[in-house]
Amino acid sequence: MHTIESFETYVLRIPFTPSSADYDGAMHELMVVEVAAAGETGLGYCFITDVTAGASVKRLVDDLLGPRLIGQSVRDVERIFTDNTALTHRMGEGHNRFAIAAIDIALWDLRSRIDGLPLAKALGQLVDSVPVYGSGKAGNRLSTDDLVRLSAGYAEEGLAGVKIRVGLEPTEDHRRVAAVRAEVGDDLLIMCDANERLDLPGALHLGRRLAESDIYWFEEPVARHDIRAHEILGERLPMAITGGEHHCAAAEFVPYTHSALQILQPNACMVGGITEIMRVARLAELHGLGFAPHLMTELHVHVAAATTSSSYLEYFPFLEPFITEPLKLDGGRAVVPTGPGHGIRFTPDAIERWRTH
Ligand code: SMN
Ligand code: MG
Repeated sequence: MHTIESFETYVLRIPFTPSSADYDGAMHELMVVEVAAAGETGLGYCFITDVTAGASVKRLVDDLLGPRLIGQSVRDVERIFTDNTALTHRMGEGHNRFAIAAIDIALWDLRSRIDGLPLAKALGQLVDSVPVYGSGKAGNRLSTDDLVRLSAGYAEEGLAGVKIRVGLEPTEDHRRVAAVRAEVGDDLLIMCDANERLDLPGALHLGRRLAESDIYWFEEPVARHDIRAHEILGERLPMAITGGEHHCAAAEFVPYTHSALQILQPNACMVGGITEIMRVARLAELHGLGFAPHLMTELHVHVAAATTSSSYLEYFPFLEPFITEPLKLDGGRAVVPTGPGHGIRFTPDAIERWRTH
């Protein structure tokens, strides 16, 4: 039995791709956990958007959850996840889920490395590559010309689609999207993401206009808790209604599986790691829904390869400048890595330059 010997944590505060940022100086934090056993290290991280909460999540791991790992078996990944959620359940989700996620991802990485398996194989890999859509180069603040040019770039690279942010200028958005459609032709899928910015009448109005550009999905059109509004949108609009990037547990997806969402978009960091995101994948499978995990392409490629519900993986490689091995694309598809674990390692330069805690 391999037992966990030690753990280490650090926070990287990284700048964010300018073309997708909604404001100047956008940054994100990664709270990284490294767990050691049997001469191997498993790496996990959680991704914290826009706010400097990495240090408080780190503290939760350093003081509470990390020390409890020592001496446990690397085989007990699911048991540790269950213990951690039980231990923290009176604190709500939020910070806890980020800490639990980083640990869970590190343990899945560690266990699959010890077994000499890629993470996808450890999860029950079904395919060697998954189709992707381009995201991160279609922000609200881009000029229409730049938006059209960058979207056409995705089409030239052979990606299945492009996701365009909408909702900041709802009276203009349909014109920007129509300009992209006119340039890229009929084959490229266009997804639109409103980041919960609209109310129901606004979403219906914009959705009808976007439908003229043959939109594949309308993501987070309204506040995520408003299940009924999602259902009404699904009944009245032709495109798929998608969401879930802010859901904090698999159970939160359950009420949305009946008719509110047609494609589930969990983020492993938000829901609690690989153990929990696989539950969302199974939920999608059982309800005949699509599964398109949010961001974290390098990690989610393993998950997407291990579920029949996978639709399109979000290709938003913002980690690329900070990691040793970028994800490879081939013919517009993400190639599932074949090395042990998930394969994500931060470069020594990135750690030195961007570490804050
Ligand atoms: C998104 C959210 C947070 C950071 C980057 C992008 C967006 C998406 O909602 O779905 O890509
Ligand atoms: Mg989104």
